[in-house]
Amino acid sequence: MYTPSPEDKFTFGLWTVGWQARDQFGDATRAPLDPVETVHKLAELGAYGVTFHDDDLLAVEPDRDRAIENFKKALADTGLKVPMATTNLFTHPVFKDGGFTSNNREVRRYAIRKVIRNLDLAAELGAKTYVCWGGREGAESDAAKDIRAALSRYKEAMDILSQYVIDKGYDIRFAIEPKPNEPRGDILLPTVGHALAFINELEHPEMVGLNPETGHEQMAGLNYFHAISQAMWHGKLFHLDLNGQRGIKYDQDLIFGHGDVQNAFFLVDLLEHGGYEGPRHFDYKPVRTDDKNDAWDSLAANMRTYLILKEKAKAYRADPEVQEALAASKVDELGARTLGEGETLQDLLNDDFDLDGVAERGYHFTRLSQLALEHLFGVR
Ligand code: ASC
Ligand code: MN
Ligand code: MN
Ligand code: MN
Repeated sequence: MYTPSPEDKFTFGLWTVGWQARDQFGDATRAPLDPVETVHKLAELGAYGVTFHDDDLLAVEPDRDRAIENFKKALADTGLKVPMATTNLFTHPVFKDGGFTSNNREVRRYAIRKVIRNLDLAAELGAKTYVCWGGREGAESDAAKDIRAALSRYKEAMDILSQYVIDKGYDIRFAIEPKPNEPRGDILLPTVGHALAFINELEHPEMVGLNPETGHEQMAGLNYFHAISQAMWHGKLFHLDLNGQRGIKYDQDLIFGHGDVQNAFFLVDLLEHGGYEGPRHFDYKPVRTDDKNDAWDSLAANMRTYLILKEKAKAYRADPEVQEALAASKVDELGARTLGEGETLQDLLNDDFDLDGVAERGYHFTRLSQLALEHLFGVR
């Protein structure tokens, strides 16, 4: 019942299960994974596709051409798709002050070259989305960076890349992934809202949308369900990174649902009933205490959790008591225009109502929230 199949459109980055668990304080606890093995494992587990940073392909085969050849063969053997690709502009020490927004112009030019090289491969593999996570675009000191100039250089890079895609005729759109901090003390475009405003300043705003990650919004104390809702409202939910996070702390990249499970429940309900048709992409990291087999289990856990929540959301919506509670809480009434069709402002100005009576009436959200929780607990 909770067994994934390609129709569920589950996708994973090579860097997720492939993370060797090197952290700030300790060395790797797992050996590198061959992308070929990961692709086969993903197909076996029922995933739809795989995504990658340029450098992920080189995990065990340093020769780029041979690594690409091996990867392509694994895709052909399994039927796995590549809906998205991205660039690693954060690991190499040359990016210590950023890629597109490094103070050093030579680094900025190299970053654009590195993206373009992988964009060509992404297009060849059929990717429709190209993610830009600017993890190193930021600073620790306010003395170190002219933020306004940095935003101009960020825009310049996005404009150059958009024009490149147009000139090449690629069917690719960009998706910016916000994050508030880590690895930089403060990262540019820290939240979905900041990124949305930035996109409006670009030469080709229609080609650039968002790739919001669960934990990244939650690290800023924000609500991922709200963030995804607003991204959808703007027509900017081009892609998404699902995972788990427990509160405002370092980026945990936990398995989806292993953080705020109530928020995950409403998120799945939103994606399933709100018309999102893109990949359900997981960007998580197997915990450092996992061995290789545990890490394979963690791939399955993300998909299984999503499918369980999908089932729960469906049951919640179908429950007559929930439907009645939704109506009592006037959830649908928010969809009605405040000034009705054919009404004039004067009609509204002429209106009268029982001010004290309406003020007194409750919205019964407690009952509704408890019903949702009980569905989630599996006791209804
Ligand atoms: C990405 C992306 C992230 C980071 C991180 C790297 O491309 O979406 O959140 O890189 O996963 O460890
Ligand atoms: Mn993360
Ligand atoms: Mn991510
Ligand atoms: Mn991540």
